[in-house]
Amino acid sequence: VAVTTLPTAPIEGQKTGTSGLRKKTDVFMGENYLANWVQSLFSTLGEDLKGSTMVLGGDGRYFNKEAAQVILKLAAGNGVAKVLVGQNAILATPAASAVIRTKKAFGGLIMSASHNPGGPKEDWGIKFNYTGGEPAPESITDQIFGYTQSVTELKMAEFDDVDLTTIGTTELDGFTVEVIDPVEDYLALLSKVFDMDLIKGLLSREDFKMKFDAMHAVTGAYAKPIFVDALGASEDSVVNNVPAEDFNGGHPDPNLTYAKELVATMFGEDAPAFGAASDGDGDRNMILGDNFFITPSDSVAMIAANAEAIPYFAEGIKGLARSMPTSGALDRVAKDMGVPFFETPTGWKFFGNLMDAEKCSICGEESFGTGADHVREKDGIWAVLAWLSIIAYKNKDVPDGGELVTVKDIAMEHWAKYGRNFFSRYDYENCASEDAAKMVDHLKEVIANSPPGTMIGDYEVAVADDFCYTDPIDGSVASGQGLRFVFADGSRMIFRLSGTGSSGATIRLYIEQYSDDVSTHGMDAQDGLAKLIATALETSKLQEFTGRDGPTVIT
Ligand code: VG1
Ligand code: CO
Repeated sequence: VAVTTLPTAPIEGQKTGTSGLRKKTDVFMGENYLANWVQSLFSTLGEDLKGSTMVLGGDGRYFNKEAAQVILKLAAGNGVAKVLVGQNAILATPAASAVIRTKKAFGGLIMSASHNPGGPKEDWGIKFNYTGGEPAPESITDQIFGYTQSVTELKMAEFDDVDLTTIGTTELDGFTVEVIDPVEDYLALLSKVFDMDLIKGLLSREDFKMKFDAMHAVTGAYAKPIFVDALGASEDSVVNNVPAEDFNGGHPDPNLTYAKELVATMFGEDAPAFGAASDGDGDRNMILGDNFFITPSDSVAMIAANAEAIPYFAEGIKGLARSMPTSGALDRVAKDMGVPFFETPTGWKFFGNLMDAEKCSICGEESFGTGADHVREKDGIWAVLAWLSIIAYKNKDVPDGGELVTVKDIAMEHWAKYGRNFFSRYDYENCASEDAAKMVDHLKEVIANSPPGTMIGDYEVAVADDFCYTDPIDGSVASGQGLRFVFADGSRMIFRLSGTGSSGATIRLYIEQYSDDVSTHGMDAQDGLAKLIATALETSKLQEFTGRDGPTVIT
């Protein structure tokens, strides 16, 4: 293909956050904004890129189709030999990871701002996943940022837009675009991980109904093929399952605030036995039972504790990992199993090294991210199938119409054995950046004056610090990963600024408290945590600094 070198100039602020580069859509649509970043990525990859196969897909949001064409031209211009593109530029994040691994591609680009709303006035985003299907490590994202500050040329191939609506191959002179089924490789992989017949058996029971809410986002493309066609769930088991460019005006974030419709169904009368939702790009999940919510920190612990229901783990669990703000429920399971355990910073990119080194089988984040080492991304549908497997396994011997072991029963049983880590996260979205910075400075001062033994309210400090992680595999260091107060009784309060927003600052406050007293286990988390939350607000002066009376989202 003919390649033209187009002049460009660096654009400020193209630094990736927790998960790729996210900005307002109109920023990305500005002249060369997207092209500069993609060129910088390709420059970072350098000679390794020449003759390679890359994967391209996204969550179906507004601007993805146009962006895909720009990326294809830059890929060809920079020497990529072949790009595998999901049909209509669709690939859920875990599916992209699966395709990179299955097809042994060099890497992949995912066009998504995940759970952030989409549309011309909302957010757009892009991220790069490497050869193992894992989000690019900071060593790569730092280099990309470096190139964005000096980029002067775009290497663009010249060809007409490629048809991405039909599965098949387009051969251009020395460059191939193959449009693939976005579900196939992913479903094939999941079918090897799970006992699909076990799940089918559950879904065919008269006394078991489920609701999966795709929130008008990318899992809409996967829900019917997987739950209905492959597993035999009834058609009405999947809702909002047509991906829309603007997610139907919603916020495709599966939590108690934004997944309103599903929450109303699951907390209503005659609720189904199981409910779940996924986010914009299909890597998050929310798990609900009949009038019952499973907090994500518990979900990962419960999946790990019940891994015998999943054939993929038949050979045992290599290790378990969670992000720092995620509750310690998983730690207790790891201890009980006697397997290695790791605490990483927020963001999935830190789990990849552990998995490649065979030190981690299952991991999770409090932010509705759960996954395993079958791919290198968190995986919403995997989590749903994991829960369906566990429910099916627990009910193997219960006759249809008998006393079904419920999601709530599974949780209560888990807490009775391990104790309960009460957990809640408060988000203060879109605060003024200066206000958030002042609060952080104040907290750093409090930390400096809080050696072990200091009393903060009724709590005795065990450790107060700014979390810093040294990767046990490659020794790389990530500092400034969250201000944490760990108390002598094991309870914690943690403060972080979000790294996925597109404007302003979002403050996240994470609160955790452990109880092995069974009589408290039925309590609402907000009641169980009220005192510690009050202490956190007082210590941080959050309300004073931000002028906010309350959080915008509580999970
Ligand atoms: C948030 C979550 C983090 C998650 C990240 C990407 O990051 O807290 O746990 O890995 O989003 O998820 P932050 O920096 O805003 O707290 V997704 O589904 O948006 O790719
Ligand atoms: Co996501």
